[in-house]
Amino acid sequence: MITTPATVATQPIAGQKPGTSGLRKKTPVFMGRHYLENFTQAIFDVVGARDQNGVGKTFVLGGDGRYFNDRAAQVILRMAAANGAARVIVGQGAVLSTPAASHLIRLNKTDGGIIMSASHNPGGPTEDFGVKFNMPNGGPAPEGVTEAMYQRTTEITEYKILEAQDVDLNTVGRHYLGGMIVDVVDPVADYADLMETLFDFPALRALFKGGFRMRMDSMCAVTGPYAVEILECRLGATPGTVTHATPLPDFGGMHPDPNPTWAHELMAEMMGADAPDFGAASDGDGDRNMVVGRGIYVSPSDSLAVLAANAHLAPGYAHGLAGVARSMPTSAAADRVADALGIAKFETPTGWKFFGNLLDAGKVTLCGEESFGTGSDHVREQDGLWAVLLWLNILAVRKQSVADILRDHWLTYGRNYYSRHDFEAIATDKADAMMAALRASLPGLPGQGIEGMAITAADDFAYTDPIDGSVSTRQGVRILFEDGSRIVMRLSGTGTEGATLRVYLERYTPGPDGLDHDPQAALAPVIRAAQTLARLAEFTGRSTPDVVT
Ligand code: VG1
Ligand code: CO
Repeated sequence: MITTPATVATQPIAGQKPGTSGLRKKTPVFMGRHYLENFTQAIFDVVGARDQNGVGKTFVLGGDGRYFNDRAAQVILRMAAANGAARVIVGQGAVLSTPAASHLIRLNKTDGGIIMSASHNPGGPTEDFGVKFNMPNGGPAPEGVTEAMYQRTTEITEYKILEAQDVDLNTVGRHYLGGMIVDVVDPVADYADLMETLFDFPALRALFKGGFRMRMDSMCAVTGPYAVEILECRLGATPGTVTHATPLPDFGGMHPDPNPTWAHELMAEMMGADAPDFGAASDGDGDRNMVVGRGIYVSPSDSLAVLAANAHLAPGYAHGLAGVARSMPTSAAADRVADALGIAKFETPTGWKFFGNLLDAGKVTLCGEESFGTGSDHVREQDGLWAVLLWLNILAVRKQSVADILRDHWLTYGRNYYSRHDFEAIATDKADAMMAALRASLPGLPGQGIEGMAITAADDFAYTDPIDGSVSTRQGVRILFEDGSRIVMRLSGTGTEGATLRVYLERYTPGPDGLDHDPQAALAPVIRAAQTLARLAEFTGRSTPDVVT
């Protein structure tokens, strides 16, 4: 094998700024001259491929298998070798789900990892690609680190790359690239073993043996092999339980975002006659999940609350929870559980990188977001299959349907009616102008009334990390009402086309009456208030959301 280290002259490329979860761009942009190389070099320049004694570091590398994943992996490996890394652990076929990558980083006590994914964004030659760096704790790089990477991309003049042939990433075992070790590993085994330590697999096997039926829609994305191994092979679910189980470079044209709009096949089955007992879907990189009962959809904010209230029923959490954290736009349903359990609760900005410090410090055990993301301290990422297995463990112990468990929950804690409305591909200047006007109006809002509700507070969410004191500002506009209702508005940090406006709507009903309304009907006045206060139609010409979750 020819292995000559080369230094290639380059120049900065504008816009290589990581968003909510890594750098995401259209695939042709990522495949453009020097684009991937510049960003990868910026990663190594910031985190270092060698330690301060000059000893090469060890990294994990994998992706969700989307188009360009395999080519990008070869480039990143050549650059890791040229920059002096000692060893890279790669999932077979350059594939790793995001939670499995997080686990491998921790299990092997490595110096971090690179994950190639644009997560829930569609994949393919004209769709999206992404790259993000995770720290030695297994969690996404915090803002300070991603900002340093971005700064580096603005001043880069050269990158290092080995001139070498491709490494055989399809064969498990040890390979070499220049002086660097490339260990190709089974992407599923270690992750599946970790799940066995957390959940009562014998009880789950008994559940399936007793005729419990499930549908898992992997949406032609990365969780297929993981779900087949765990659900069908280890737990004995009927073969075929997992659908769309083969990961495809373009996700078979599916949009691997596990919500009622994009996982419509699963929704139709779960709402139909002869629906299975339990349904679930996961996203492109396997870190998010939607769970559905027979005839009932579980909103992600409710899912987090139910998991928090029942986690002790699974062996891995039998000792109880240290605390629960949720992102700010997520409903307060989990807070009510934390209060009832007498445990700590935290409210962070959107994005999993904000949970890492709380998890590392042992302040929280469970975390979640309204965007179908839930996870625990077993890794440092949200984890789709983990959430599915925790639900299954709870169902196995409580021997009730999903619908009964949800109704019980609302009777105990009241119901936080909740919905998110997404307005996609708005012209960026229009979205920015709308948000600027909304921000400017905030000081005058408290004391005003709208739709029969009194506004008590309005601000732009800022967060001070309780562990390291770092401050993150402008994390979303909040408008709070006297009756506990709430509107949150922010622009997405993962989109690649124009701006996506996210409007988060919440209204609390204590019960026991009024717990069974349709969320859109229960939230109607809050929805109207949000559109009026933001002057949505005036600025964007829109009033009907593209996606409702
Ligand atoms: C979205 C979600 C956010 C999630 C992020 C990454 O971000 O709202 O809760 O953490 O995606 O998830 P944004 O900035 O577009 O609202 V994933 O599964 O794409 O890694
Ligand atoms: Co994801």
